[in-house]
Amino acid sequence: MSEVVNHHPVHEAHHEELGFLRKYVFSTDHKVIGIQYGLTALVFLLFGFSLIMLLRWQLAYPGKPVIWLGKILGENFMPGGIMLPEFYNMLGAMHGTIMVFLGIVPLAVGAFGNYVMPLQIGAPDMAFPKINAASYWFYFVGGVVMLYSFFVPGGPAQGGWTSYTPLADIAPVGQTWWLVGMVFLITSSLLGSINFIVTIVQMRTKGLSFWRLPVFVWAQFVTAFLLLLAFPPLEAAAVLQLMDRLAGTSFFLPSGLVVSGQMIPNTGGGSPLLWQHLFWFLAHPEVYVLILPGMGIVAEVIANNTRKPLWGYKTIVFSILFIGGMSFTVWAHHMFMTGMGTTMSTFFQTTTMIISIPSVIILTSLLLSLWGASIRFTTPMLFAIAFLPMFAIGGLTGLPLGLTTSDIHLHDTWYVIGHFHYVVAPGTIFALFAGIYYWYPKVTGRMLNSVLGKIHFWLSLVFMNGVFLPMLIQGMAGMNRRYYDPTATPWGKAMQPFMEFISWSAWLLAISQIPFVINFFWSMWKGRKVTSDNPWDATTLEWSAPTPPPHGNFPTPPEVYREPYEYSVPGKEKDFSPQFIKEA
Ligand code: HEM
Ligand SMILES: [Cu+2]
Repeated sequence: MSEVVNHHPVHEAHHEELGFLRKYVFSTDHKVIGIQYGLTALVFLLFGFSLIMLLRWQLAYPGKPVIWLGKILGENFMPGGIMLPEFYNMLGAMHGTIMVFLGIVPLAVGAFGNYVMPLQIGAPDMAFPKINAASYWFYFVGGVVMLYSFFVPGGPAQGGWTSYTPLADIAPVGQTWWLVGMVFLITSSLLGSINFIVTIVQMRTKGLSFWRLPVFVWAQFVTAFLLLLAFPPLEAAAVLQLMDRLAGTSFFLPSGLVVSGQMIPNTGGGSPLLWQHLFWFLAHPEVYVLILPGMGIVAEVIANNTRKPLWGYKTIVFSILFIGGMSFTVWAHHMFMTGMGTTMSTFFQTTTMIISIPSVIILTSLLLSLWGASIRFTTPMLFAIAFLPMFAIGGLTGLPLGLTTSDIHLHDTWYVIGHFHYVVAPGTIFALFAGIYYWYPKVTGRMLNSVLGKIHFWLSLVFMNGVFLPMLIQGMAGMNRRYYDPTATPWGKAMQPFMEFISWSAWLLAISQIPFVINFFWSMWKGRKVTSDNPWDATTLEWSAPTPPPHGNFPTPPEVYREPYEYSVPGKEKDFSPQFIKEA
């Protein structure tokens, strides 16, 4: 951190120096909170990733022991080094939960949203700094609860990240902790989303009308509404499931439920399908919470590295708004196989086909933005460009899942896993990497090394596809997901080389992250120092702030004179006209 030189003795008299704890731990500064979110989320991403690396062993070499792991993980999880089926289920369930709720959302919204958005709108901080801090600490406690659940009797949740009832209702105590964790996490996102909305509406600096907002801010704005409106139903549902488990209610338990030949005591009158509706009412908009901030980052990086205005700025914004609204009307496409009638399924098939249109429009706009540009192939740009085809594969493979005829075959196969990982892994994660490489110099004052960055990019691109492309084929060949022993069926046995190939790709993907980790820490102290506050010659407001921005961000409130992406304006001397410079 650079020292803040204070030239105003009067101001100084009112400004007590904050102690270490209040400055770096219990801070209310949006940038510190953003960094806290970012670091915590990266740790959880790594943890969630490790869980699945372990699971991939069982899939590649079913039933083969890993003696040393058995010694570490013990009799309850891996006796003699052989993974128990229950442990396999825990790994899958907690991987999904951690990646989505503790990894990607906190990184995309908590970290990037918190750090960048107020800077991009020229605000000194969020509207409610203390609520912002509370949001982080709720998230932190939620994370601790999830981690704690690994140590309770019977281990953590094992009913999948979807926690379908009645299975989850009668699962061991780890499920209770999962529910408690979710209540904290959802409360955190509620506090955060209200703050984001108020900040964007109220705290834009002079001259920054809505149509001058960077796409990233629009993306965060719509994302905040999704968090605000979609998450509470699951919070309520989590409380109901807690009641079923602890208070003897039967919200989700149907009459006469018999499990393993035994009558479940408090069953009757409840509906397992109710849980599925409440869950997917959250979890489909959630998909857009995972992807919209990524699209926003990619738009920023593409505009900056093509040195051109984005093609169709307003079209992109309207598409984002349309996606936001529509995302509340498609949830039951996850439930075609639950026996719904044709009227219902026709409705949800139709809405699902419609919501794919704005995504295609956004992708097309971003693709057209590349047309005829003299592209700078920086590391953030490589990740941003790769995002386009990866997200396109993710999106397009979703269409057959949204039509009942093809979904009958594909439902609950590895195809589904391949499909949504194309959206969230080489899709969103690549966008987030683009964002890290792009904004790192603003946060630290130093650049990330581009040779290491490019190694990281190319290896990740190859192995990501090595992991997820074969999954699409496995699924089409009829292989179910969540099978403990993939060789249990004859067709599974025939496809076992695919499993091995995917696992090796996954482990190599893990190794490919080493250059990033080294780069991330090494550059903090040894990276090339930036020589200006605007090292990428960018146009948006965050680059007008000092590096790193001090508490309060801008020495004087900036003023905005133009639209966000005025690159290569004919007749201008420079190829970029920042929003914050009057005559540029
Ligand atoms: C990039 C590396 C990743 C790899 C190699 C990977 C691998 C896998 C595998 C093999 C499964 C299937 C587990 C099973 O049999 O149930 C799975 C499930 C899942 N993953 Fe990932 N994943 C990755 C990243 C992500 C990310 C970034 C997210 C979310 C944002 C995510 C969310 C999920 C979810 C929600 C499930 C479903 C779990 C379930 O069925 O209960 N994964 N992943
Ligand atoms: Cu969906």
